[in-house]
Amino acid sequence: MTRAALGLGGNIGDPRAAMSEALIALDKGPRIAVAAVSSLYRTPPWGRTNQPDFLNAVALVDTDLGARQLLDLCLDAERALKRVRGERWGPRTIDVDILTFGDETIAEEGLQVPHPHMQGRAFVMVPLAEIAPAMIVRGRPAGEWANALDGSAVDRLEEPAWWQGRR
Ligand code: A4P
Ligand code: MG
Repeated sequence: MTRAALGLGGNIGDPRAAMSEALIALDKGPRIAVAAVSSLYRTPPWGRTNQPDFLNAVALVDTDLGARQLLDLCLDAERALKRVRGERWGPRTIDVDILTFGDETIAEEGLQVPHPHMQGRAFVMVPLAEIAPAMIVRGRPAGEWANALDGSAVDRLEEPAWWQGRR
């Protein structure tokens, strides 16, 4: 069994609903179970800033899938949720990234783990630190990375509805 951390983010349509839908899709997958889910966070857009605020969250999953198979499952969940009428070529409703996969380092075509630059992003590290502060990311606990970042614009909201009902 491998414990992996997944990052979820979305900023169009109904990202709240998309978060729960993505978690449901992942949890339904073969040989995978969601073990923990952070609160939702409202976060200012990083990178291209002229777009709406994002909702972000991090989930921990336990799986005996390989990292590639887990990536396929993440991409399947994304694809299912991208079917929003009128937005066929528009921005994504949800992004599901593999942040960490056990303590593995993977540098392949189409799969970089730990996710590049994750340790510099408050919208990733603050939710990760909420549920896994001791997880080592590039040699340092997630909680320490999070504390070193400016998290002032990262607003903690409620837990995703699906997870509230599960624990
Ligand atoms: N890929 C490689 N490594 C991975 C991995 N560890 N996990 C490949 C998932 N995918 C990985 O992904 C394109 C391809 O990356 C995948 O098919 C896979 O083979 P993508 O998510 O469609 O690409 P992208 O999101 O356009 O690019 P990138 O560089 O991943 O963008 P980011 O870094 O994810 O940025 N601001 C806030 N506040 N919150 C956000 O969530 N997200 C972005 C997207 C920008 N600003 C944001 C947020
Ligand atoms: Mg991405």
